[in-house]
Amino acid sequence: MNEAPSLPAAALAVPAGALRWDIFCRVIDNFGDIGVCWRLARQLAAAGDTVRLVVDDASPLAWMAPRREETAPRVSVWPWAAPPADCGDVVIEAFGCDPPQRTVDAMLARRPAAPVWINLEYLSAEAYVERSHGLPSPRADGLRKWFFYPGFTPATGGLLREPGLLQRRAAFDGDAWLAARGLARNSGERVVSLFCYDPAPAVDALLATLASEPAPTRLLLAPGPAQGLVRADGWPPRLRIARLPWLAQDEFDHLLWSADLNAVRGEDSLVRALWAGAPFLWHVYPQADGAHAAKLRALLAHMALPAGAEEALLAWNGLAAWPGLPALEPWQAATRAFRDGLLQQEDLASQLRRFVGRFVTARRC
Ligand code: TRH
Repeated sequence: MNEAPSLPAAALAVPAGALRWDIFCRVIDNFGDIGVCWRLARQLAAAGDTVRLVVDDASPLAWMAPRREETAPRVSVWPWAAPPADCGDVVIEAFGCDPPQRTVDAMLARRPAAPVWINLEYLSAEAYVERSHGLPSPRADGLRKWFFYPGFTPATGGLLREPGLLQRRAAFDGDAWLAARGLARNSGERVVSLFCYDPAPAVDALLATLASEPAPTRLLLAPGPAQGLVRADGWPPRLRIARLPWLAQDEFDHLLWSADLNAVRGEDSLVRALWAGAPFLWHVYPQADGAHAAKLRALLAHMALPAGAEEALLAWNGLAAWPGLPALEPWQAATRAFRDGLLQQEDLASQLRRFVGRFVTARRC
């Protein structure tokens, strides 16, 4: 497992620590929007840059990023209704959220050296991502936005991955982490984490499998739908269930690193499950037009999973019948092979910095 290093500082048009970023985020529902924005903000700031995160609902940060003033002092959080009057070197609009007019006016006032305006898009493995990544979108007012698409191939903007993440993951003692939280693994027990939407098409089938197989299971339920969908009692002793509180983002990673199988959802936890390297079920954010099916199939096409695992992922999203729980070992091997390929890709924050570096050198205000 060789991790591609971030670009060496000498190769960067703009060295880490030199940029001021404004990130705009509107929480549509759930936590993926703020989760991605917080991770990006934190990583840019950890490299020495200054980040202002403007968000319409900062309340999830209370559990996602406790003590954020200490752990990420270069990130300041601003209310959407009162964004900064000026703007930095880069304006990131997360997921097409349309920055407030005050910010657009501040960008206009900076012409011809307006900030680099980036629309950070949703993650997908579909082919349109490669076609659309890096394209400009000129606006009637003379400003220009750039589309930046995260993705799974070198022709995309890559995935969020902090420096040294895989080394920290490799050195991590999952059993000690579980024990410290009162969730100690019994001998021979497999640990399964569950974070999903409601409805979760195959959750009853998974539970029935876990309850009937001879192998004992410790099932850890994230807050939200998972805890509503799984009844608290009436399970055989070989299926022990615990309900978790909301964990800080780093602790959520630790949960995924500690489990033998992770059920994740949406966007950010999918990426974290990939870095964790354990087999995972992915609940794609469901959309009325069925777009989630194409999104799932596109990822599966990149992954080369063993047949049972591919079926399980389809069933998890209501697109096939539940095949039973596939063997974890080959599933894990395929997941890790995919992960190791992704590690050769430059991470999203480094790619963003390089992208922005093409424009900002002469544009400091
Ligand atoms: O919450 P989500 O379902 O977010 C979704 C998706 O991003 C989807 O693509 C988007 O369109 C929709 O929101 C609006 O799943 P996601 O993306 O995994 O985000 C959850 C975040 O919450 C992630 O950053 C991990 C974090 N988290 C914790 O920090 N602690 C926890 O205990 C849990 C369960 C999650």
